[in-house]
Amino acid sequence: MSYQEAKQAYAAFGVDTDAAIAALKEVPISVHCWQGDDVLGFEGAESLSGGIQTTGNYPGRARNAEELLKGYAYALSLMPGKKRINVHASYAFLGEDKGKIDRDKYEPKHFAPWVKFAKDNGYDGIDFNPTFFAHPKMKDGLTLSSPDEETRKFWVEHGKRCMEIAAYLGKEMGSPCLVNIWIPDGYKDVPADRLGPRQRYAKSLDEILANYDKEWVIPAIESKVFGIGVESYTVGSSEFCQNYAATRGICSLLDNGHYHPTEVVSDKIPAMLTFYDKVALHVSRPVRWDSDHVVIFEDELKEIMKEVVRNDALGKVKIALDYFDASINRVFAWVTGERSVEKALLYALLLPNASMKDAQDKGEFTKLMYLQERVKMLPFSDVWAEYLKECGLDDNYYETIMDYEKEILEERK
Ligand code: RNT
Ligand code: ZN
Repeated sequence: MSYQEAKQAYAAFGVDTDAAIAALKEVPISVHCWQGDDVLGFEGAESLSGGIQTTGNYPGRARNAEELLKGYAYALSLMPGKKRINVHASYAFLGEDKGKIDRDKYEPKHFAPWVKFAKDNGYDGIDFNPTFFAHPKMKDGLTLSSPDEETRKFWVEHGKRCMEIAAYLGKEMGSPCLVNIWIPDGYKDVPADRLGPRQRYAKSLDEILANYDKEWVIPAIESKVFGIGVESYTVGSSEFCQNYAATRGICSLLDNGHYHPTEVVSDKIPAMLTFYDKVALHVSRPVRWDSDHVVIFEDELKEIMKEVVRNDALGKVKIALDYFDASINRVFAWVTGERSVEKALLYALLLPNASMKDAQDKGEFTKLMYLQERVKMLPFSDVWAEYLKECGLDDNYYETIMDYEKEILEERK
């Protein structure tokens, strides 16, 4: 079917495909840098810790900053839409400071190459994350909730430094920087004190957030249900993080891998929008646990994006990606996840949302089911092809990436 025919098919349901494409072009997606090197960063780490894990050893992992930036820029060039980049503190360009300073001394200058990279490539902004994992200063697996004051202070200092770096990144890019705080703190086995660690975490967060640039920094906090090796107790649980964010007026970040398997983030979004002016997402794909599989175009992803679109929340929900797969080509993983989110957004933008809401409000549930089922078979793929075309791309990205892979593998032998 041609795009013109698809346009007619949607128009019969009152849906304007041109408007949907135009709206999608304006939605920024924050693309994580950590898919390219299995979350190892530039500090020399050889393994991950903190309850997160990558699996697989597909060849071609970026082994240094140069390789990471190359793969990242290439992957981003194959993604349609507006892109922000999302950087962890462990991806600092330390230069001569390497081995001399620790995470409590990082400065904006160590991230200047990221600003150059973003500006040179025309990305929409930079988001940032303090790195509270994969580091020798974690004591008994704890950071901001540690009962050891020296340890806790070290990590508070890291958090403060990151708020300054974020202000720099936001200001430089002329677009506020979302800083996401996630800590892996918790216990493998039944703890004797569940309150103390949470009180210390809250105190540490208060210290980090005591003074930050309100114009250029949007702080967020991410909860989790459990991690590998941290199965019995998580300090930053959902209730803890929601209440912390609500009482301190910061943003709450929902990662869809961080809930019990039958809980869904799609339903949480409108619940959050009832009370918050913004919500942040880590779009991931949990398979039985927080496995961070590559995001694909599946039902829950569609439901999530429906909630973003329907509630007029495209400007309120900050969409970021969070997955890391080391078992397939990493550039392909990057691109496929981003394209899946774009597809789900387009799919949601192409629904007759007003008519369906009207049917629900009038109690016309027969009509509602008819519409919900009917629109599933509309020629979505033709509108998607048109969107890609307008972005200067197409769907045949496998061959392109395989050519790149051959070149890269040669280089990394
Ligand atoms: C871990 C969290 C966190 C990390 C990144 C690397 O479970 O999802 O967001 O994945 O910060
Ligand atoms: Zn996450």
